[in-house]
Amino acid sequence: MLRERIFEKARSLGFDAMGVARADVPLGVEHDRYRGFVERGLHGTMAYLAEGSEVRRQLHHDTILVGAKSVVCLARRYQRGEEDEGSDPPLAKLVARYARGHDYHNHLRKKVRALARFMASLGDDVRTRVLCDEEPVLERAWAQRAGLGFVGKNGLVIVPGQGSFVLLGEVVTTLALPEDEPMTERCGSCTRCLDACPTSAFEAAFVLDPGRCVAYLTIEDPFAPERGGVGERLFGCDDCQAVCPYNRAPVDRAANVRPFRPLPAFEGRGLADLVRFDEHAFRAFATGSPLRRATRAGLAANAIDVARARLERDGLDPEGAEAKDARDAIAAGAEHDDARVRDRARAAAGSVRRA
Ligand code: B12
Ligand code: SF4
Ligand code: SF4
Repeated sequence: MLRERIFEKARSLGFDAMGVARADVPLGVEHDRYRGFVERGLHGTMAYLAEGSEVRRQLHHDTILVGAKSVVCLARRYQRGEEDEGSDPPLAKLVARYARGHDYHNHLRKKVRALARFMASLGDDVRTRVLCDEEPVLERAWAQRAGLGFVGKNGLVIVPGQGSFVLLGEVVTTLALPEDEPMTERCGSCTRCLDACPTSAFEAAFVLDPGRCVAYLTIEDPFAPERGGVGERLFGCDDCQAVCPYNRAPVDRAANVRPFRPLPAFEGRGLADLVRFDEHAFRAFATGSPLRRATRAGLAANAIDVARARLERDGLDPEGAEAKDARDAIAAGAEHDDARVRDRARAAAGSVRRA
């Protein structure tokens, strides 16, 4: 059967789970929730999220794919074994797991594209459209509808047997494939993720206020004024996933997570190095890495925040290498060519002196 051949190909390309939904049936309640999100201004500075609100309701139109019949939803797991992650360089451990290695927008998209090419070869005039993160599509809603997983109280798609440390991609196609049953939510009475969030970013179960999420504060808007709770997190955050019982599934495809191993650029580097980067050094460090998105000044500001939180941490050895690196980062920040970074360093130095 067509579906099985596609599944087999997806697996050979490294995808860990797949599901199919009808692409010619618009979203219902999921789109209402999205509209409510935008109407309440929760998209903040992510203006692109508010644009083309109607476009996000469906897939079978000219922004995505005219004549679309099915959407194949794919998940790629990036969680590595505990021991493997435990041996990451200290600087990489301050970065969310998905972002320690190569930028998935490049390598995952290539795999989704390869699957789309395969699907196009399965019949005459089969058309496809590749989606991966950047298009105006509610990827989690389609994944849930395709039975790939369910949306947990932390807002993330959880694939039973794989967990939520997965990235999503889709192939929309004019092929009519048999669809899967949507998966119903399986959190039960658990609230671990809501309790673990360091910035209290959940308004309620399933409902995130992005402006309070560390991922937003360190990636999208490193100069946002309200930063309480970010702590020692340099880029992104894993806390609402790390505590989730669905992420205890054993990792069985070690070779598959290779692109998510930390880039060599993390090795031997500290916070102060990030603050001292000029444009050339920043490009060398961040090219091909998701960290590029934070910008040079943004990453420097984040590093200063981490330095400040570290120096305020109970039990830190003031004479140790960690403390020295943090003090050097703040001192380097005072000399930065971006005034916003200098301000951040001044505030950090004042706060650490008072502590
Ligand atoms: C913008 C964005 C962000 C923003 C805003 C997040 C947000 N909640 O909107 C910020 C920067 C904060 C962010 C953070 C992260 N992101 Co992000 N992000 C996106 C992006 C580009 C768009 C999301 C969007 O449209 N938001 C608008 C809201 C309204 O839509 P939604 O989040 O899908 O909304 C659902 C829930 O709100 C839910 N819901 C709301 N109320 C209720 C009530 C009930 C009862 C139920 C059941 C559901 C429910 O239903 C909505 C529709 O499904 C997507 C890619 C994409 N194109 O979809 C990636 C994406 C969601 N992000 C992803 C990742 C990995 C992350 C981080 C884990 C990164 C990190 N480690 O730091 C964090 C996780 C934070 C969290 N707990 O959600 C992955 C998620 C994979 C997964 N397993 O689900 C995606 C899918 C990218 C990808 N292609 O893999 N992200
Ligand atoms: S990623 Fe971190 S800050 Fe964002 S909702 Fe999850 S626990 Fe909270
Ligand atoms: S931690 Fe508990 S409530 Fe949160 S997503 Fe996982 S199972 Fe659901």
